[in-house]
Amino acid sequence: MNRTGLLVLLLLLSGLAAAEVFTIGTGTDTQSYLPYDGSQDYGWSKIIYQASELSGAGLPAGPICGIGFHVANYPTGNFVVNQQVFIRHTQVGFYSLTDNAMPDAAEFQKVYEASFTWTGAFWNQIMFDSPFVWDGTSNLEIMWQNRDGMYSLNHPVFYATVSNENRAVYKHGIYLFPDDEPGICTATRPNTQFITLESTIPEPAVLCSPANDGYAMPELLLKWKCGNGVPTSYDLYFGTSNNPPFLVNLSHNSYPLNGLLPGTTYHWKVVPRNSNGLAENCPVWSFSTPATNQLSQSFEGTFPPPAWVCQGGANWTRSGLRYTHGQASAYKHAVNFEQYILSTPQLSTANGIPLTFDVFFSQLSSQLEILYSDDRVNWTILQNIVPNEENTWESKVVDLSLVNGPYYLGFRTGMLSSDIYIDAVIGRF
Ligand SMILES: [Ca+2]
Repeated sequence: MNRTGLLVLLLLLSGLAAAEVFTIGTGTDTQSYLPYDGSQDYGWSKIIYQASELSGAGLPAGPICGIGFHVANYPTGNFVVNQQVFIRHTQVGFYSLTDNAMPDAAEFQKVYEASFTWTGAFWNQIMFDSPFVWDGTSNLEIMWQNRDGMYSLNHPVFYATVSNENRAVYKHGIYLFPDDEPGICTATRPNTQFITLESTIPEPAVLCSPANDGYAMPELLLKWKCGNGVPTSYDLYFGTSNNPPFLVNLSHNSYPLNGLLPGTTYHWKVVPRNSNGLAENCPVWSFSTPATNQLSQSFEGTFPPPAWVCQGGANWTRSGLRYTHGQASAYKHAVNFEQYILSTPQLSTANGIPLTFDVFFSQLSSQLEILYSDDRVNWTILQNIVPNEENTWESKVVDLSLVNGPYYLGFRTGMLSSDIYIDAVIGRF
């Protein structure tokens, strides 16, 4: 056994290897070039974390088994191949303007080489193939190499903190990996988690989408985020039984589904796992697909869709910028002096089916009113929808049991300035 392996074993045996995450940086600036730039085909970056910062965050000497970066947006071009991460000890505390070359990877320990799926908006954790053992006194340098070879317009954006000296260098490449090209020094550094070895099982995952007990399109992304603890992978259970069977083990926290049956209820469960075992008491979630004659609108074709109506001046439009299903959504910039209504076709009397839809607000202080009316003239507010987070898609479920039809449902922008997108609207017959 080598020294690293022995130290890991000793720490495990001594019970000192508590499961913990240590965070460097609390800034709310955002940038898209560190640790990697998904808008470019290739790139490299190097980042220094000073020993005093690491100790200040509480990181103990010993094995580091992963790192995390805080994604600020909802990237859809999020699957990248051939990502490589390297770490070494260094005595250098910052980068001088001439220290802008890509280091020799042979001087580092390679801790990760795999594809990765970025999701948001939350911390994305990359668990190392083998731990890096920090000596507790040296600074750390992390080098990231993006050898994906593809770019995306819908790439991740990362929260970052600006310091008073250059602690990062980055360089992107088009068509070729930029081995020999000097990078750009910056005092901006992505907020970063350092994850130490886990000695306990992880806690259950947290549901992101689709909304539990709601409706979802027959092509969708199951999405969750990690609860407490440090899972290294997730067992996904999925099926029509309320005790769904095992489907697949995943190293990331989303899974695409296609071709689901109409008018069917599906159940799913995520069980985070690590070397200590499986998370316990993981809940079973469910969603239903719309029946073929049920209101089901993804805003992919002409706008407004047949039998939908826009009311107001400059009104709701179709947008290809953001979406959760297909490649478009309905969009309106809400303003503080006028309101705009997008209304559904006429819906039937109550039949126990809620309204389910995805919504994206660019501002935390904004709202979307859900209305109903039997004539599209006199509207009654059913519910005010507000974001839990800005700049991210959220699935919402609105109870319609108190509404007697036939009637129309309306989406009305609130009197607060914000970009609002809605997609995957599913309602009654
Ligand atoms: Ca859509």
